[in-house]
Amino acid sequence: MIPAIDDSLRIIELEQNYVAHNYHPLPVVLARGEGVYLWDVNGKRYFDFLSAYSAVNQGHCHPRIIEALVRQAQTLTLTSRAFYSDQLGECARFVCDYFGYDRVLLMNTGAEANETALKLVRKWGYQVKGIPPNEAIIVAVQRNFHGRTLAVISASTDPVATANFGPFMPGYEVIPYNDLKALGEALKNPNVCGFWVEPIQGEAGVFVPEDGYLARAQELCDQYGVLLMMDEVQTGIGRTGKLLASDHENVHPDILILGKALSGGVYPVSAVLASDEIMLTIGPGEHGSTFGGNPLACTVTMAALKVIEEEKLIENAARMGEIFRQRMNAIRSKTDVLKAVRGKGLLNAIDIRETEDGRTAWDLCLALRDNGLLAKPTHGDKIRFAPPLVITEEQMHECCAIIENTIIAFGEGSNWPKK
Ligand code: IF1
Repeated sequence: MIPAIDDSLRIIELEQNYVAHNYHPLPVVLARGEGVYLWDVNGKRYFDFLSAYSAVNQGHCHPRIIEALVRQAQTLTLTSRAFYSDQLGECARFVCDYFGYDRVLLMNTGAEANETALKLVRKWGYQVKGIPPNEAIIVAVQRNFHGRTLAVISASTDPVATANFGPFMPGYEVIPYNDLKALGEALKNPNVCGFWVEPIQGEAGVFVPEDGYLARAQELCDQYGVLLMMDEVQTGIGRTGKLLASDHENVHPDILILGKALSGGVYPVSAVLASDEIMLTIGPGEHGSTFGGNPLACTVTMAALKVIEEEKLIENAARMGEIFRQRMNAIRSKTDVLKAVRGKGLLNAIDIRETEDGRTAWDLCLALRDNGLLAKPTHGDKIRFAPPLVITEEQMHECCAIIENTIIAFGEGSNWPKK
C-alpha cells in the first residue's frame, strides 16, 4: 500500500534536526529489506548495491539468520564474560574451523576488532619477539581504512578522518600501499611487530593491489619475524569471490580481522583470529567487551556462516562479479562518463567523469535511485557497487541494464574532448 502523503521529507528533517551530522546520506528513506531488495517508506522497491557496506552479504533479513536471532533472543541474550554461556565455545570452535585458526576473540564492531589486533600484535611483540618496552612499531599503509576509533585513525592518512582529533597514538610507520620495496625497508626495523593491511582497499575506492602483493608481503613478514594483520572486515566472508580476499593468493594471515558480514548484517559481531602462540599472549582482564561473544551474537554468527556455505554464495559472488565487470567494461566504448572499472567478485567500483555542466557521481547516484538501484558515491568521483551475494544472474543482468542506461543518459549532452 502506498501512503497518501510522502513521509520521506518529514523523516529526513527529523534526522537533520536530532542526529549528529556525521553522515551525508543519499535522500531515500528505507523501511524494509528482503534479499537484494530494499523498499522505501512509499513502497518503492530498489536493488541494494551497497549491502550496508558489505555487511549484508547474505541478503536482507535472511530467514535462517533471523530465525536464529529470534530463537536465541527468546532464550538468552547476554551473560557477560563473567560467566560461561552455552553458545560461546560452540561458536568459537565453529568459527576457528571455518577459517582455519586456533583461537578467536569476539568483539562487536570492525573498529574494535582492529583495536584488538593492535593490542594483540604489540603484546606478542613484547612477549615473544622481545621488543624493548614501549618501542613497538606497527607498519600501516597510505589510504588505509580500519574504522573510527582514536588508535585506528592515528594511522590514517585521510585529513577528513583525522583533522582536529589529535593528539594521536604513536607507534606507527606508514608506507605506500602496493609497494613491496617500501615494505621490505620498513620491516628491517627490529621493533616492528606487525604489518596492518587490507587485501583490497575499500574506502580508498576499491583499490586492488598487483597480483602477488599479499603473498610477497607474507613472505617478507615471515622473513623479518613480523605478524601479518589482515583487515578483511569489508573483503571477507565471500565478498570478493573467495571466502577471504587473502585466499586469492593463498595467504594465511597471522592475525585475521573480521566484522560486518560475519553476522549477515543482523547484529554487530566482529572477530580476531590467530594461533595459540599469538592469542595466548593476552590474559584474563587484559582485554574484553561486555557484549563481545554474547549468546545472541554467537547464534547469529553460526547461522550467517552456514548460509554462505549452503547457498554457495562465494561461487555466486565470483560469477556475478565477472558478469558485472564484463558488462561495465563493454559500455566504456559507448560513453565517456565511465573512466574506470575495478574490483574482485562483488566488491567493485567505477570512476565517473564529471559532466560539462558540473554533475558528479552524487548526481548519478540520485539518477540510479530514481531508476530503482541504490549505490553511494565516495571521494567525489567513485561509486562502489556491492550487492548482496544472493543476487541471481537474471537480477544481475537487470541491474547492469539499469546502470548502463543511467550512465549513458547521464553523459548525454556532454561533449568531452577525446582522450
Ligand atoms: C562508515 C568505507 C566501506 C572497513 C575495514 C574496518 C572497518 C571498516 C576494512 C570498521 C568499515 C565502513 C564503515 C563506514 C564506511 C565503510 C566503508 F567507505 F569506509 F570504505 F565499507 F566501504 N575495516 N567500513 O571497511 O568497521 O567499526 O564500522 O564496524 O560508515 O564509517 P566498523
